[in-house]
Amino acid sequence: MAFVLKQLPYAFNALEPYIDAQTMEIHHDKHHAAYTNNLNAALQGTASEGQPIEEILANISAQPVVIRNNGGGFYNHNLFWEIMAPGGAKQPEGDLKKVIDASFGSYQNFKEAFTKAALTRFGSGWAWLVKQGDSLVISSTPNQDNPLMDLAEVKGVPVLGVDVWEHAYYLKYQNRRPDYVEAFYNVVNWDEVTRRFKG
Ligand code: MN3
Repeated sequence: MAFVLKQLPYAFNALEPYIDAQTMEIHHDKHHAAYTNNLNAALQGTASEGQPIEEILANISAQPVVIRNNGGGFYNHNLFWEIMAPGGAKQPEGDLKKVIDASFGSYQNFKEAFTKAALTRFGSGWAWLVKQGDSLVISSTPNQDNPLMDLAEVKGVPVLGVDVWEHAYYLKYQNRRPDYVEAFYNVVNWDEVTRRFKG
């Protein structure tokens, strides 16, 4: 059973002005579609065909790099589209706020550390908010790696991630990754982050 590229849960222009419609369309319809198709092609006829993506990622060190790159790309973008939404809460609330305060001291401290992880990732990759037991930590990974992978430096369940590949921001922000990351906070879907933390 092949992996399927899900539709975006909102319109391409829904995250304007923070993330522009053209970037969203190319990012989903071209980049995410390519990761999905390449993953399916690489898995075809192997023992891992039909395995849940989380299982494949948990044993990624045993896989060829084509599955590491495209399996990560498939999973990471599924998460990325869902942890964004137009018009949501601007900050974590309720139980998630308590965990963020306990883990980082405050939302502001969290934001500074997450931004730093996003801006200091050299080249292409992701910054993550990662569930470890009842607590949260911040990490970043290169390329399409993620914290579910057995070879990740910081392992856990990703509950929030920001894509810092240039394809995620270059049309609107060019070289200004800091402006893109700052804008990203306006479209975080904290309800979905909470759901993933509790899941
Ligand atoms: Mn991307």
